[in-house]
Amino acid sequence: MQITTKMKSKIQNPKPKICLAIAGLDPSGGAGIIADIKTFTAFGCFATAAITSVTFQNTTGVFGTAHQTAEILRGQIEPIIEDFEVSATKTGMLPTRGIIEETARLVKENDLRNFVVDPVVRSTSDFDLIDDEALKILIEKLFPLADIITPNLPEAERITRMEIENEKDIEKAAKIMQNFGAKNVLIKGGHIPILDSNETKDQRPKTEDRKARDFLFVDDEKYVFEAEFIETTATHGTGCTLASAIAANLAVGKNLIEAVEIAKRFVTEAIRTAPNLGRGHSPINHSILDFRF
Ligand code: PXL
Repeated sequence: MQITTKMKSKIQNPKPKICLAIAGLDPSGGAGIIADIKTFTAFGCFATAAITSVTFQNTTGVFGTAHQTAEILRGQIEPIIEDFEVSATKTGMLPTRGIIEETARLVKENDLRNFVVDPVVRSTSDFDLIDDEALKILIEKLFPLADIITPNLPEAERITRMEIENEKDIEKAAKIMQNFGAKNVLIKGGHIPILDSNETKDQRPKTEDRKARDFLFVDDEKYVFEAEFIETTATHGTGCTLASAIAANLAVGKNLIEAVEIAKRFVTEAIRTAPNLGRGHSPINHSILDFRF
């Protein structure tokens, strides 16, 4: 059979941009570095990855972890950055103080740019992926280095130690995180419906009126990204996917606002077309072809 130009891959690129994920391994493929790799690939980037923790899990829950050491992390990353020009780096699960401090050193020593920090705290199935001491170090050491941090609402609440109910609270939480040193903060509102003003929980909109709204703070500017809220349990790995989609888009030269906008559309589509695998929270669909350029 003759191969025509039309049949060639749309993303064929002699020198793709290289992205690096520093994150945990979810061997069941929905979250962590496997989600990152699939997302980098979906945007035409070349994926590299260093494992911070081997987790034992499936769509129903996390059953254990084997955290890696700082030395193992450095051992994985140094050969990659000695050989490749890394255009964007994304962190996910960074479970210990040692791993976080080593990540900060590697980012500084190698001047890693387009650095996206997803402050992973808990799995979709409610398993703690970081302890309080490590979270404190993550805030202190990594927030000031990040081009953007991407907490969801429960993460933002744990980081700021405040309850978030409405848009005013979101603004307050973002300011606190900016005061911790994060330049740009994306708070993802998918988990709970966020109210418009000062309203309280009992005034929350009914499910059918809900929107999945994300709030990006760049200095004093606020940008709101709105998408339809899809009522589904297929949400495993959405946070990892959003952060790596932002990193991939920064790697290919999009600005921060464009990168967030494209990443949000990608995740919404990935949830909408999720394959419904497993007995718990299904992974989402990373094989979407329309977002590459
Ligand atoms: O979505 C948070 C997350 C990040 N990294 C790993 C995970 C999870 C959730 O399960 O397993 C490795």
